[in-house]
Order: sequence, then structure tokens, then C-alpha cells
Amino acid sequence: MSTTESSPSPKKCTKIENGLITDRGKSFTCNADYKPSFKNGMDAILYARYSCTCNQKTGRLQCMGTEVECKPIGCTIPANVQQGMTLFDPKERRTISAANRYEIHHGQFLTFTCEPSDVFYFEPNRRMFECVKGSWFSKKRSNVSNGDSWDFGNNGSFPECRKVICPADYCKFGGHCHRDNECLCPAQTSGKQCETPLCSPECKNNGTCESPDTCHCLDGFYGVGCENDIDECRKSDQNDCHHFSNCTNTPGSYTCKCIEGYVDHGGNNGRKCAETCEALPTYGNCDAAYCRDKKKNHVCTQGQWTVTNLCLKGKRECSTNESLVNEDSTLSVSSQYYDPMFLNETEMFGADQGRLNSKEKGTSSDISFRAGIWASAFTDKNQHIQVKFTVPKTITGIETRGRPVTVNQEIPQWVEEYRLMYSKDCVTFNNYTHTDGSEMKFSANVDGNSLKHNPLPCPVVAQCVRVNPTRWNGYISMAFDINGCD
Ligand SMILES: [Ca+2]
Repeated sequence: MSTTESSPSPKKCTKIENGLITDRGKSFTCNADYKPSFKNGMDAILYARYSCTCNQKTGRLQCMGTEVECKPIGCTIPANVQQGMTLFDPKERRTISAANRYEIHHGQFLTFTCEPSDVFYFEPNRRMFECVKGSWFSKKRSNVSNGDSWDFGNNGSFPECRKVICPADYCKFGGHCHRDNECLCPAQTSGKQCETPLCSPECKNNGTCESPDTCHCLDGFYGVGCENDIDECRKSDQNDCHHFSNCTNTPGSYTCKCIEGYVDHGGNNGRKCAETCEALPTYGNCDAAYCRDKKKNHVCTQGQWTVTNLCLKGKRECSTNESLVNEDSTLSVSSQYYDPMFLNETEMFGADQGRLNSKEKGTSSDISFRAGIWASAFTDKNQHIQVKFTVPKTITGIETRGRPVTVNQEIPQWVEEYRLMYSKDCVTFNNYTHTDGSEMKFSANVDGNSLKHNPLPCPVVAQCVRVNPTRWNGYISMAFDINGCD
């Protein structure tokens, strides 16, 4: 390569429109729907590979000495042919096939595909044209009649061989442009542009046919034809009913209604349900007017919660909270610890030692020893100490203590947590619960000496009361008293 200062810089052939330069600049290929052509108008389908060079003046590729380009292929998609024409598939000469023969009358249109690889004979008014690799060529024939006016121009391309024209996105739902401004519509569509999808079965419950055989269902319905109602009540994540409301399924929706004892909060149809005083009897035989809620500063008065900072003392059912575990009451336990030396001695750690005011007496090696504490024989969560009153009493609280360090006991023991069980008839026991029905656990002692008083948020009436330890330190050892009144 030689250049001079005055001559323009050589241009490089880096690209060809709608195609690709290959073989290090010696060949080229065209994109789909384009064909290699010489700039002088001739198709270059059979140009010799490796025959190309770069014209450094223009920066354009030339092959076999002639500039080349990629031209659109005429008939690679449905084409539109007019007026009194007949199309023969040359294969028909061997295999007669009516489907490959097209009779076209004046004013009618024929749509067909001329693939680049197809060879068709096209015979308008007995003049024959050949479709070769996507382009029409005139073909000589002995009995060509004169007087027809087909214009060949365009280097033999048949002028009426062209793409049918529809505006962009004219045919909907996969319809094809079939003739100019006409669509060939897929199944389950209608309209000139296939713009109306059809659904069968039809979309029920006001669902809309969104695309062929596809319904868009309104919220609350599902199914091919939106025929099924969603049961929103079956799963809690499909409805927003409040925990304290009942969900009722309805066609296309659902409703929420606060359960008994709860009222709609904020007029939101069961989406938020507030406790009412009426919910409180789940505590037992509580007079709602004397109950307070878990926030401790709400008082239920005449069916309404009101916030108060008043001390609730004196507002309970009992004007005085008496000690109820006394000589008139009977204590019993699930089991009691015994010293193997004194197998028959049950009073050392028995029920009677479980009174809050019991005191340790004597030395543990003596048969007259009294521990001043109830201790169970087994350390599991099935142990209890129970008091039975002569008649049902109003219970307002429980007091407990553990086993202190004494001359007989080096290590203190205590119950850390218990549940409360109570019964009106001493046969059927209830667990003391929160307003939502979940079991209430009471935090009890933290050492072997001090007393722990647990007032009940809401008094209960019971003849039997059981303290059932659920967590303990060292051993299940405790004494207790019940507060309340007749
Ligand atoms: Ca529903």
C-alpha cells in the first residue's frame, strides 16, 4: 500500500448495510429478508466467494469488481398479485395438486409466498415469469401474446410481486397480514384486525375475555371461565378479617363479622375487632364491671372501657381479700416427697405443709420432722397442690413462697412459674386464661424466702383451686395461700 501526503486517507470497509462482511473482507452475507446484489442492479446470489475487495476511496465493498449491497427480497413474505394471473408450481407437472394452482380473476388478489429457494412459474395472461430465489424473472415462451401491459422494469422483477402492506401492529393476537390492510386471524378472534378475542366458554362473573380463550377474572374468582369463587375464608392470608372476627365466604368476596363480645372498631366491617366488656366472661364468672384489661389502666364500666389511673383496689368483687387457705379448707397434692428412712411418714412434705404460714420443725433425721413446705415426689409438670373450700369462694389472687435455707436445707428451692386451675365442683377444672382463651402463666418466686402475690386480673368463683408448677428452681417446693372472699 502506498499513499502520498496529498491523497485522502484510505477508507476501510467495516460494514455493509443489512449484512455482514466476512472472510476478512473477501466475502459478505446479507441479513434475513435481504439478498446479495450488485450495485448495477444484478442479483449477486452466486457471486464468487473470496472475490471481494475494499474500495478504499468509497469505503464500500466490491466483489468481482462491482460494488455490492444487500437488497430487500421481494417475496419472502406473503405477496400480493393482481389481475387475471395463474400461478403454477413447477412441481405440479409431476405431482398434480390443485392446492398449488391459483386462478385469479380481475380485481381479485392472490396471496402466496415466494421463498428465496422456491421456483414458481407465474403466468399473467399467458406471459410467464419465474420466481427464482425470491425475485421474479421474465421467461421466454413461444406463445406469448402481445398487447398485455405488464411492466417488467426493475431488472426483471415482477412489479406486482411485493409484500402485502398492513400498518405496524395492525393484526392483533398473532394475526398475519394477509392482504393489504387485511388480516388472517387466528382461532378465537374476530374483527378486521383480529382485535376482538373470543373465549369459550364465555367468561363468567363479569370476567373479561383478555385474549383468545383467556379470561381475566375479577378479584375473588378463578378458573378458565372465571366460574369459581375463591373461598377467601379458607386461608387466613386470603382475607383480612380480624383475629376476633368470623369470615363468611360470598360469591366474589367475603364478609367479616366480629365474634360475640367484640365490636367493630372504626366501622371497618370486622377488619378490626375490639374487645368489649362482654368478652370478659371468658375469665369465668367475672362481673365485667369489675374487670380490667391487660393494660391495667382500663376499667370496664357499664359495658365500656374507659382509661383510668385510679387504683382498682376496692373495685373488685371482694371488698376485703381474705386468706382462704385455713382450718376450714382441705389441702391435697398430686404427690409428696418422703424420706426413705420414714416410708410411712407423709406429713413431712405433704399437703398440710404447703400452707403459707407453715414452719419447719425438728431435724430431718427425726420422724417428727416437718419441712414447713410441700415438695412433690416427682419433678414434672404434672404436679399440683390443691385447696378445696367448703363452699365456692370468689378468688382474687394467689400468694406463694419457696423453701428457704435452714439448718436442714442448705440450698433454697422455689417454683418460678405456675398455671392456675380452678373448678366450681372440684371435678371439672379450667385453666385460668387470658381474654383470648390462651393459658395464663403466673410468674412466681425468685428465691426461697420472699412471698409472691399474683392478683387475678379478673376474679373467678371456685370451690377448688390448684397451683400447677410449670418451672422451678432446684425442686418443686412451695407453700401457698389463696386470697378472696365468700
Ligand atoms: Ca368468595
